[in-house]
Amino acid sequence: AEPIRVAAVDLGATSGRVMACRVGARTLHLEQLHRFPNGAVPVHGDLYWDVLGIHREVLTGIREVARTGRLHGIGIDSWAVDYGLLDCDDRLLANPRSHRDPRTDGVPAQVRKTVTDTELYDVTGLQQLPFNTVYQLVSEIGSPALEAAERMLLLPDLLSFWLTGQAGAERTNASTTGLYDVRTREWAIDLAKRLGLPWAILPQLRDPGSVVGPLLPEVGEYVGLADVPVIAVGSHDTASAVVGVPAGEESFAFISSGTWSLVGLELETPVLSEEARAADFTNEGGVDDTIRFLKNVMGLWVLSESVRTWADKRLTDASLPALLAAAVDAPALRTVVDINDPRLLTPGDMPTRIQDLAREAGEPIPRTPVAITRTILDSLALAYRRNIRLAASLAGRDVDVVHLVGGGSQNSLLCQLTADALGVPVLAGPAEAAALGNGLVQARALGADLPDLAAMRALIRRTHDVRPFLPRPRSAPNSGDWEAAAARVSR
Ligand code: ADP
Ligand code: LRH
Repeated sequence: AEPIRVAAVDLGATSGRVMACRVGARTLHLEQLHRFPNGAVPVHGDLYWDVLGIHREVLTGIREVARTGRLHGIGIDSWAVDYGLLDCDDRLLANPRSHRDPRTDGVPAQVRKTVTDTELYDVTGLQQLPFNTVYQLVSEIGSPALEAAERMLLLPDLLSFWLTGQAGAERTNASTTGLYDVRTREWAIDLAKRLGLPWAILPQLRDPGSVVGPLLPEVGEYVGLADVPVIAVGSHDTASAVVGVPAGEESFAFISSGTWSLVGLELETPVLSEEARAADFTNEGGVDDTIRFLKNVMGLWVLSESVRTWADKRLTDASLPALLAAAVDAPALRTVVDINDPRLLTPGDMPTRIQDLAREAGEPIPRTPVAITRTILDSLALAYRRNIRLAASLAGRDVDVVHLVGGGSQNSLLCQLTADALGVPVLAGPAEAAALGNGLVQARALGADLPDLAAMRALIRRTHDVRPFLPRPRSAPNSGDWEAAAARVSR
């Protein structure tokens, strides 16, 4: 049979890409045809996404995929939680804000007065992140935009709406809002009502793999295509990335390592215990009704924001490749900090914040970009260790191997430190797991013989290399005593 060729649009917080994904019975090929930088835009202390610019880049990418071969489907995934509000004429009421916008400061405490954390967790199963959609919406109560809103669309649904005119809420991403019942898999309308939110703006839910609709004629004309369906994929990028984890039979944990690091396990049912809530673990909905039981770890954002700061200060040799090469030889575990400290969430001078955290914790203060880079990577690996072990114990699972996917899988030092910290093998790659997961779910919807996640993952294993990293003994050069280091950070 002719291979299926789809456009996988994968939008990360630091870059967006449009890939042609070709899926045959024994073949799987990804070709990057368009990539563009992404980032939130600060205006008067607010942080916006340039969503129209993103829409234009998506169109450019789809046009490129269409120009270079046959195209059977289009699917969009992006980072979670952020949304746009539409008025009664389906026009965007305001530019979507970034989840790093400070407008949700103090909102979780305000919500707690109406709905306790335990009640919230029991329904939604979500980690308490200040930027969960529910808190963003509550911060907008009384604003002209929310007053006028007829519909709320999460970003991938908004972009799909602009392509097709069909509105809806794909389930994996809806599960990150804090307004979705993880057990019934429906909107938590009661919760929205109790919080005074206009619950009617929540659109109809749809499953990954369902057809959103054909391209609108004017869009089809622009990209040079007719009759191509947009397909709902796991529109939460992490849902698609976990589909793209090349796991086999083994008991695995995953780390989806990009701007954020999502660290956890794939389960059949949510873990909603008091212990899981207290440990601040999240239960997100995955493709094929799986649950991602995980923790958001601040991730490579801290490093990319540091690199940006050094570039602004015009420090020579502070490019990412140069820093990573030098950090390999830097002393291990000299300084470790809590990489999940909330002060690292917002954009700004990360190196200074890392130094402040070190000072507060009584750790040696890293003085150079290389020392700070090593501190960030050691601290990330420690957070990976802590949270994988926690996830395993909360879910009553063993972990034999850790699959590390996303851009971070290209960071060999981070992969090695993760294996050292955890004492289990790390299998690194693919870097573009989210685009693969996106493309495979589309291919199945279009008739490919991929009955389940196991079949999709088997195809990835057959066609993509993973790089193994084995744990090194504590005495190895530049490894260290992770047990002792773990005791030095509180979380
Ligand atoms: P997102 O999808 O959230 O935008 P990615 O999965 O693209 O993120 O990962 C981006 C991160 O991956 C970068 O911040 C960088 O730290 C890391 N990365 C990407 N390419 C490389 C590389 N060649 N070597 C080392 N690290 C890399
Ligand atoms: C990763 C991600 C993560 C969310 C965050 C907002 O890109 O989707 O899963 O928590 O962005």
